[in-house]
Amino acid sequence: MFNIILFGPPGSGKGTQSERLISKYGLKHLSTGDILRSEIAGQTQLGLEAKSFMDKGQLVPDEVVIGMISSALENNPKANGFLFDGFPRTQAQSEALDKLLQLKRTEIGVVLALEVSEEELVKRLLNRGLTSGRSDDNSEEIIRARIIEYHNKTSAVAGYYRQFNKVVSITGEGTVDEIFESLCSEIDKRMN
Ligand code: B4P
Repeated sequence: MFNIILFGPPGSGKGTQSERLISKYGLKHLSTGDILRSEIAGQTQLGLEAKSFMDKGQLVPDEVVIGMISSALENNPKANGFLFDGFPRTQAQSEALDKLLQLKRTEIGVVLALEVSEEELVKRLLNRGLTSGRSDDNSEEIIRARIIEYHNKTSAVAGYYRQFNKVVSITGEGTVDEIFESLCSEIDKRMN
């Protein structure tokens, strides 16, 4: 079982690259952003609560997302490995994930950290907002709030995994194909 965290600020290409990686490596894709948006679409209690945070560019409380990932792991006992996209986003989420994986007698193989400049992130997300219908993509103010939230709470996740030598930085600017090749080359070094 090989488990990957795809890490990076909002708009760094996590969702874009995840789709290609799961198809190449046969991993189960776990995107907390996608799960939360599907809860919002279904107008569940969890979705209503999450929306109030997401619409302001804030992180959803740890206990909510940790619970979601715990259920997703339980519901996929036969997976060859997981690709975590947008999770963990705080140190508490990182510690909780390590414990959940220990229970399954597995661990994170590598944390691939996409690096993209702030101006490029804002440009990409505003551009996505033209067609995505996502309320968190259609105002520069909310996008900048998401980036501040990333610096305040999420960048610590890389520090947490660095102590175990699991983080590899990848340039997240260039074509989608070029970035995909860099990601695959790092995965192949560790999987084989
Ligand atoms: P997410 O759904 O994780 O979304 P994201 O960070 O906005 O996007 P991502 O990084 O996947 O987008 P991509 O670059 O692929 O989070 C949304 C919200 O959910 C958070 O703000 C938070 O409120 C909540 N949430 C989620 N997980 C949480 C957690 N664990 N804890 C607490 N709260 C949580 O795409 C961006 C754009 O760039 C696209 O238009 C794409 O086409 C484009 N793009 C991609 N690669 C490109 C390239 N190489 N060149 C040019 N454009 C590119």
